Amino acid sequence: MHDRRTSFRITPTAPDAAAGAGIPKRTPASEVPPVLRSFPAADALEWYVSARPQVLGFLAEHQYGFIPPRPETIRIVQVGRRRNLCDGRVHRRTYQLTLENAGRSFTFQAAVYSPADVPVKAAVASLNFYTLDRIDNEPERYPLALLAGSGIKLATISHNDLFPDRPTAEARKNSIYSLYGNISGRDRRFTAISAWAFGYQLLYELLQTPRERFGGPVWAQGHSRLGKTALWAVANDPRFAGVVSNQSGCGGAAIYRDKGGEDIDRIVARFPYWFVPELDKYRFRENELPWDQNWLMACIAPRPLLVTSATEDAWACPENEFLAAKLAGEVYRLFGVRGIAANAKFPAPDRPLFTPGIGYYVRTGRHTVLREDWRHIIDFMKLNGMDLK
Ligand code: GTR
Repeated sequence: MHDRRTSFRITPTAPDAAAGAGIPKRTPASEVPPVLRSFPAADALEWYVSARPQVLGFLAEHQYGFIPPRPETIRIVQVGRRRNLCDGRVHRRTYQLTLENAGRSFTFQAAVYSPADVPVKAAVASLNFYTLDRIDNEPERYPLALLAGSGIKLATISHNDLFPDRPTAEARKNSIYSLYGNISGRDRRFTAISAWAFGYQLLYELLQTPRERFGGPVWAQGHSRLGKTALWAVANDPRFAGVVSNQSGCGGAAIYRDKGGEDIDRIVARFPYWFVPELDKYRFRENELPWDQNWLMACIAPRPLLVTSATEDAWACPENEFLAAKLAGEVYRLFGVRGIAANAKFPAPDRPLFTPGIGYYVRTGRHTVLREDWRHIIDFMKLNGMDLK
C-alpha cells in the first residue's frame, strides 16, 4: 500500500536543502493562520475552557467528523494469555470487547503486551494496520522486547475492526457507527478517522481494567493515517498524557499550505471516507483554508507532542510536518511550555530536535516505523518526565 509514494519523491530545488536529506526547504507563500488569531485566549485557562472546544468543533465540522459517543455498555473479557513471548520478557493478554447500544452490538479483539520482569511505568496505545496475530512478529513496527524492557505496556486494536479501510458503502455500514442506528453507507459525516480515534479511547479504557491498570500515563502512537488519527484522538481526549505522530503527513501533522507530495485533492479523491465532505471544498484551494494543521496540534497543549518524519517520505512532506510542530508552540507557550523556537531550522536527518513539550525528528529512510523510531520515542518520553529504563 505504501510503495506508490516513491514515485512522488521530490528532489532538492534550493542549494540550502537539508544536508543529505533530499528534502527541499520551502517557505510557505501564504501565511499559516495562527489559531489564537481566530480563537483568541488571554491565558491557558481561557484557551482550555473556551477556545480549544471551539477549535475542536471546527475541525470536526471541516475535516474529521465527530468521534462517536460512548455506547451504553462496553464489556471487556479476557480471552487469551501468553507468558513466553520474547524469551519470557513479554506477556500478552488478548481481550474481546463487546460494545452495546440500543439493542445493537459490535465485537472485536484487542491485545495488551506487558513487561514480564520490569515495572510498568507507562503505556502506549497504538492502532495497527494488521490482524492481531501478526503483532508478535512485527519486530520493527512493534519491538515488543524493547518496549517491555523500558517499562512500557503496548495496547493495540486493528484499525479495520472499527472501520474497514476501504472507500465503500459496505465498509461504513460495517463500522462502529452501526451501533448507533441504521446509517447510510454513503453518509460522509461518519468518518473512518473519527471511528479509529474512538478506538484509541477504547484502548485507554482497556488499560484501566483491573488486570491492566498500572496507575501511570498512557500515550498514543500512530503511523501515517493512524498518525492523523492519534493526533485527532489525543487532541479531543485529555486523558492521554502525550502523542506520537509517525509520518502522518497530509491531514495529519503537515501544514496544508504549500505542501509537497499529497494534497487535499489527492487525499479526498482516494480516501473520501477518512474525512467529512466539507474538506472537498478546499481542493486546489489550500491557501483559502481558514485553518491549518497547527490548530490540531495546538489542541494537544500542554501535553508532550512528538512529530516524526522520514527523509524519503516526500509524500508526507517532512518540512511541513516540522513547520506545524513549530507553530503549535503558540498555544504551548500559554501554558509556559516553550516548544520549538520560532527561528529553529529544519534539523539534519537523525538529529532529534526535542524540547520538553514538543519534539521533531526526520529519520533517514522510507515511510514506515522502525525500531530506531521507537528508540527516539522512548527518549522523548523520558525527556518528558517518564521514568523509563
Ligand atoms: C497513503 C496516504 C497517506 C498516508 C498513507 C498511510 O496512501 O496517501 O495520507 O496516510 O497512505 O497511511 O500509509
